[in-house]
Amino acid sequence: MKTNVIPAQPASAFGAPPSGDPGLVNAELRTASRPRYPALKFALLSLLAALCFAAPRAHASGGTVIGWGYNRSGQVNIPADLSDVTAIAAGYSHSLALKSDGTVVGWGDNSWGQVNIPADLSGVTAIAAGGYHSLALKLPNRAPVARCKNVTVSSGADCAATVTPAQVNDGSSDPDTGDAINLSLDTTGPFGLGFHTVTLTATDLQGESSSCTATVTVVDDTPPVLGPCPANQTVTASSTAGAVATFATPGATDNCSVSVNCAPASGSTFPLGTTTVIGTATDGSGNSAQCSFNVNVVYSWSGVLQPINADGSSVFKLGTTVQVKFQLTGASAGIANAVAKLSYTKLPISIPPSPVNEATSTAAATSGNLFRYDAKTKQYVFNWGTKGLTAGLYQLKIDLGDG
Ligand SMILES: [Ca+2]
Ligand SMILES: [Ca+2]
Repeated sequence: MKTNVIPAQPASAFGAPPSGDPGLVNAELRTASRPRYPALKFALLSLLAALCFAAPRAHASGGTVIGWGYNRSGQVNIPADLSDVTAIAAGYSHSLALKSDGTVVGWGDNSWGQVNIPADLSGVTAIAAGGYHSLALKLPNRAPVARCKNVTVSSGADCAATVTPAQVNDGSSDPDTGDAINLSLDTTGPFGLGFHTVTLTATDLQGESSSCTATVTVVDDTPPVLGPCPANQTVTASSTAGAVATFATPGATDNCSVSVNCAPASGSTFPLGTTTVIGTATDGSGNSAQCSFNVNVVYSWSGVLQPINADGSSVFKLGTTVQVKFQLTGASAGIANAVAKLSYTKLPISIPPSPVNEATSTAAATSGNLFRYDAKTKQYVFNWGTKGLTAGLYQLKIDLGDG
């Protein structure tokens, strides 16, 4: 007879029948005066516990626990907040649950400390409950697996960038059930433009760690802010080639570095007519911004001179030669080789408009409808022959080629 396998316990400690039957104590002691069925009953319970509840958990995610039946020690009083359970085990009068995070919860009879879960118990993969004791299986801790990926980040206002462990992490993990990892970087920056190597370290709850390296590429993809460009300007031609125009370079800012140029450049000779100047700000990474403005080069002139009234009130006899004259003035005054063409149209303008006709000179035009320059008077002159025209109102147009 074994009398020391299971020490005698107060009956209330492990779930005697409600009638107050000492139950298990006497059963193990095999006291002859007690019925034998309790011993058989608990022997079966122990077998069931070994067969059914000591197995490692089979589910990847946990559930809840439901209990019923004999409850003298609260062994079926499932804790209200118990969830995420992946395995359970039942002793005589206590219960255990294994959670997916690798921790263990116990309740019910605690007369032998069987539900005093060690405070630092974690990383448990399986549990078992005996009559008055509990077991937990902890496999040897394995180091995390660190996985890195290279990243490209945009530089900020200070032409630098920082990175977080999450940006570099490419699915680092820990192979142990219930274990968790903490990710850290040897440096998070700030990094200037270019390539930088960082080391990502994954550390598990047991302090085991592994590392990997990644390349952080910092780029500047923010274009400069340019402008405003100078206002449009009009300059007077000083030769048939046009005029020199100068203007201020538009200002620009950038998060890194910037240079600005204008094309054509200030100080260039601009041709007659309108030229659009493109201002371009370019940063060190090739991002750019543009603005534009116009430089208009025109001749300074007198307007139409007598005998034609500039207000359009002149009347000439049909068939005569009408002298059309003008003079270049101001900065254009010295220009003797301007190309000026005369054309006319009869008014009022009908729909479709009357055709615009090249004027015909009766004498001394350089060629076709071009004015000639009279060096003596410093005037441009065109002898407009009106023979062949019909009476009416005519509009003359002098084209100096400057828009
Ligand atoms: Ca681990
Ligand atoms: Ca930039």
